[in-house]
Order: sequence, then structure tokens, then C-alpha cells
Amino acid sequence: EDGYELWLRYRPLEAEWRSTYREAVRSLVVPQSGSPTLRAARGELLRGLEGLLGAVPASAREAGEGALLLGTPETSARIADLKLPLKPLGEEGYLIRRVDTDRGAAIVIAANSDIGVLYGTFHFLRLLQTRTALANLDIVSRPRIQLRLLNHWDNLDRSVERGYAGQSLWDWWRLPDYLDPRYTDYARANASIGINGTVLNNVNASADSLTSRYIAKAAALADVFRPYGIRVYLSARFSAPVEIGGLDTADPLEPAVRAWWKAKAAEIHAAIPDFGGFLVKANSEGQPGPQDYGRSHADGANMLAEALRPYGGAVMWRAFVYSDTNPEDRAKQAYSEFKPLDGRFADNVILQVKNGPIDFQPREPFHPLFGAMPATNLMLELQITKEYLGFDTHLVYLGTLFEEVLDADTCAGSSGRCGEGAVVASVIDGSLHGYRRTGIAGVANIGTDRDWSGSIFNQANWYAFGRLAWNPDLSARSIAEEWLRMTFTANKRFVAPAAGMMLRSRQAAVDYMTPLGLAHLMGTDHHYGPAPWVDHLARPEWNPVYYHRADREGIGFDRTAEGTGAVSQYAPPLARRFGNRNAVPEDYLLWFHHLPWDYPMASGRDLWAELVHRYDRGVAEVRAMAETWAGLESFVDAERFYKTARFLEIQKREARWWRDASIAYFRAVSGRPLPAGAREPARPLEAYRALQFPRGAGN
Ligand code: BDP
Repeated sequence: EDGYELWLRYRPLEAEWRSTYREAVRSLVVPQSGSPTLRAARGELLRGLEGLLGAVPASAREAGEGALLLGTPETSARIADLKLPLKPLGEEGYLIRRVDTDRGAAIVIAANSDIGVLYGTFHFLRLLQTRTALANLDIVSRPRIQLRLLNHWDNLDRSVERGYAGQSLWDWWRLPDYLDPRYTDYARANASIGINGTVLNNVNASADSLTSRYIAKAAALADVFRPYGIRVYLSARFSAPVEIGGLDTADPLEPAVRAWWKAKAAEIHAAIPDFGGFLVKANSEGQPGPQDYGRSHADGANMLAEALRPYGGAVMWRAFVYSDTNPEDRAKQAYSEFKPLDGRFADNVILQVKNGPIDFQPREPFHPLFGAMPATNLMLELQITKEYLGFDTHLVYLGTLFEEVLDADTCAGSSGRCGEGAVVASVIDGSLHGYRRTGIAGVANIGTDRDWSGSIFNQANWYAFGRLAWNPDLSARSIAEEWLRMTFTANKRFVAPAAGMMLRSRQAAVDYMTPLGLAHLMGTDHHYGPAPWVDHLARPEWNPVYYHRADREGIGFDRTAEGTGAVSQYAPPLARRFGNRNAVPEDYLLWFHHLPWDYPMASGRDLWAELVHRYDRGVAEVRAMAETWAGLESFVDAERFYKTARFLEIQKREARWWRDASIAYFRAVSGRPLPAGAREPARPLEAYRALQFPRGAGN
């Protein structure tokens, strides 16, 4: 049990469930001449049922008592006869229902397309894996968001930017000749949670990935993924016409450049007929872009959109920009650049916006572009890989982070009031502003490690992303419980404590890393471990001191009207709430306000004592998590138990490191004594400052 099978383990169920389900599923009726997708559905069912029930039901041509009937009205006359209400399910939705046929009760998994049938099949297996009663089965499901994508930050040399699970899965050297069976398992796992696209290469892209040689390799992957409903996308380097095209400019208004991209799009589509489109990081962190030629983001995006239009492809243009010449608060820059362009993007462009205004921090308020671009398709980018949350070892369940963002109220509905459902989820599912194209992307945490994600619990973050992409209304709790049941055991005495630990884990990381709205205090460059003292880097916003602004008097970033005015980028009622130190949620206090150390907090403590309290709370929670896990040994196989237990020990030590180093630093800056009863940091500040990553970290 090395975690390779993820949540698709299909281990034998308890005897009672086995017999109940065997009764319910006695035969399989799958259209004979099935497409590869239908064959995949059948194969998964056989694999799943054999594992879970210890027996494969017979294949049958006719539905009788206990039949499981799969298909679409086109592929199955029996399903057509049932006249099921399939219309509202769209292209990808499905229906699972108990039906009475003239020969007895059967279960039907029906859809308008084969991919819908495959999604329904995975859902059906999940019902069994989670021990759900099948009587009165009547499930209707369709995805709320069109593009549900993973973004791989994978380089062509197989290194992975911010990847902590080994090398890139894509073996570019052996592609297209050798297709690692793992590619199929990757596709199965993604299809099981409804992910329908993957961007193969890093946003910091190499132009090589657009050469014919690499297109052939990407095409081979696309062929493997296609039966599973997964389309391939590529990150496009904006300067590719110069680097691989022999042109002397990449100016988006230059006819030769436009022609080059059109030809490139045609070439890619000839190799990958269902190619999804391009993801572009432009004029950000040194990447080339239209501004290099005095053109706007809209000019750049629209040029690529035009090239992809004949094939229905999309351009996902990232809003993650901050420039080295702009003296503005970094949190304001994306909004400042993109808000004036609202309505200027082609309709097959989607602006891809990170969840928060800075950069995947343990906690940020939602990005102010959500709700502010009614005339531009906007999609959400989340980070599944834990760049700022402890890499592979720390147990941090991100379902709660994702849920917090999706549920955040933009207060940008037509009434201009809060509390009327104008949440981020309603922006990105298109319902708030009537977007024609909708999407959500997660920066993948997947690599060649046997467990795919670097740790067993990191698999839950991949899982949660997919489930929420399909249905943003699901709760982080229900997803955690479902994942635990499928990944470990359905025993309540395991699931309840393990879910509790997962649900509290993200707040714990916020507490021991960056409590009360602090952000970006990680070691520069690698983003691992505390380094709030760093102040010597060339650009102000590369330095942690830029973000916390602590001095003898106080701490925090003043983004109110008296400060940088970033609050005004939110809808008026939110701007008022965030701008008022008495009304802002404490979770965002120091994000929006610079306050004196003795500022009185709701708890009755002053700010300094509260900060120390939060750090301590985070450390204590990790200790509790490790104890909880220790108590669950009897429910888990030795290998996965051991790995998680040892990782929790690392996390315990590193939470303490974060707490001690941060407190030692803020104590020195503020000149304040430790609050009464607070534990002295284990080492002097200088010792923490001297630590080098990775050696010495946390010792
Ligand atoms: C930052 C990462 C950097 C990425 C960048 C991005 O540190 O490696 O290239 O985001 O999203 O968080 O483009």
C-alpha cells in the first residue's frame, strides 16, 4: 500500500455490503460496439466490482432483475426506450437511477454522451466505495463549470516548478514512442473526479513545447487521455515567433506574427484535433508579453484567440502580473491593469485569476477582480501544490481554503448589497455575469512519486479540487469524509477523527506560519520555512519586510484609504468593512491594517499577545493532529500509516520552528517582552537567521 491507487483502491467491502451490492448488480448491460470511452467505463466497472465485491457480474444483452445498464440513447435502444429526462444534463452530465423494466428492477447510468456515462460510472463506484444504499437511487449530476483543468508547472527537462512529488510524469524523451501505463492511470484518476483538461507544461514556458517535435509528443498524450474526456492544452511562450519562428518580433499587431500563430494553431490542431487551447503568462515575473511592444494584454490575448477560433479553442490569459517599475502596492496591480480592459477581450479568452491578490498564501482575501469584470470571462486559479504551505510533508487539507474562496461574497450583484449570493463561485460558474466560457484551474501537485502527490494526504487536495470544480457547492467536510472512506476505510471511528484533523489543518498552518492576515513571510525563493527578516532583495515586494511592515510601533500593511487604498478595489460595502479596523474579520486584520502592538483584540489580549497566542495555537494543533493519527494506527496499513506519522513529526518540528523564529524576530523588532507565560523560543534569533535550506531546516 504505497498510495499508488489513490482513491480508486477498490478493496473488498464488508460481507454485508458485498452481498447487498451483489444482489443489486447481477449483470452488466453495456453497448457492444462501444467507443473507447465506453470501454473505459466498462473496464473500470469490472475492475471496481471485482475488487469491491470479489465477483464480476455477467455481461448480458438484456436488462433483467439486477441489471446495471449503461449508455446513451444513441448507443442503447433500451436506454432510449426508458425516455429518461436527459436533456438538462448537457454534454457531460449523467443520471443514475433505479428503474423498473418488464423483467425486474435495474439500475441505469445514462447520459447524452459517452463521457457522461464514464463520469456516471465513477460516481456509481463511489457510491459503493462509500457504502451508500442503492434503493431509490435517483442521482442527476452535471458540472457547473465548463473547463476543469489541471495546470502542470512541468518543464521539458522533467523538473517541476514548485513540485514536491518527484519528477514530471511526462517522459518527453521517450514520448511519443513509449506510453507509460501511468498516463492511463493519471487519466482515470482525473476522470473519476471530473477533471476534463490538462495544461502539460509550465506557465514559465519554453518555446520548444510548440515545435513540431514536441507537438507530436503532446499528441501522443492527448491520444491516451481522450477516452477519459481529458483535453490537452499548452502553455504558450509569447515570444515563440521569435525564438522558434525566425521572426524578429512577437508584436501582436504585426501581420506576420498573427499569421505565425494561426499556422501554429493549425499545425497543433492537425495533430491534436480536440486541442483545448493556450495558457499564457505574459509580462509577469520576466516573461515576455505584448507590453514589450507597447501593446495591451487584450491585444496579446485576442491575437491568440483569433488563431484558435476556427477550432473552438480557448486562451487562458493569466492575471498574475506585477511589474518591477510599478511602485503601487503589489496587491493592487492586477486589478489596476485588467479592470480598465473589461469588455476588451475576445469571447474565447478567459482571464485566469489567482484566488487572492498576491500569491497563493496560506490565507488571503479573495482577488478583487472577482465581481469587477462583468464583461470578461474570468476563471479561478487555485494552487493544489503546497508551495507556501509546507510542501509535501505538512498535512494541510486545502478543501477548506478552496471552499473559503468559492464562498467568498463579492457583494457585486446587481443590488450592490452583500448576502445575495454573488459569491466567487457564482462569478466563475458564469451565473452572476452571464459568462459564455467558464473555468477553474488547479496547479497540480502530481509527480513520479509512487503516491503521486508526495504524501498520502496531499492526494486529498487533488481530489477536493476536482470535486469542487464539478460542484463548487460541495462542502470541504463532505469531500474530506468521502475521500477518507475511499482512501482508507469507512469505519466511523476512523473517519470522524481523521476528517476533524483535516478540517482544522489549514487553520493550523495559517496560525503557525502567517496568523491574523500576515502573508509572504516564507524564506525567499524557495518559500520554505520562516524568514520575516529578509530585507535586502532588489525589488521591495520580494522582501518579507515589505509585507509585514513591523517596527517598534506596530505591524501590518495599511491598505485603507489612508494607506495604499487597496480596499477600494472591492465593492463598496466590502471596502467599508475591510477598511474599518473594527469590522474587518480578524483573519484579514494585518492584511488591511497597520496597528500598534498594544491594539486591543476581541479576545481581550493586545495584538502582540494575540499574535503569540495564534502561533502557539498552530503548534498545539499540529501536536494534536499527530496524536490523533497515532490513535488511528489500527485502521491503516503499515506503509501509509508510517509515512503519515513521520511526516507529522516533521510538521510538528517545523511548526515549532515557524513559531519560534517568527516570535523571536517580532520580539526583537517590537522591543516587547514575551507575553506572560509564553514559551521562550528554543534558539536565539540569529540561529534562525543563519539556517540554510534545506540543510539545518528546523533542527
Ligand atoms: C509564484 C511561484 C512561481 C510561479 C508564479 C506564477 O513562486 O514559481 O512561476 O507563482 O504563478 O507563486 O506564475
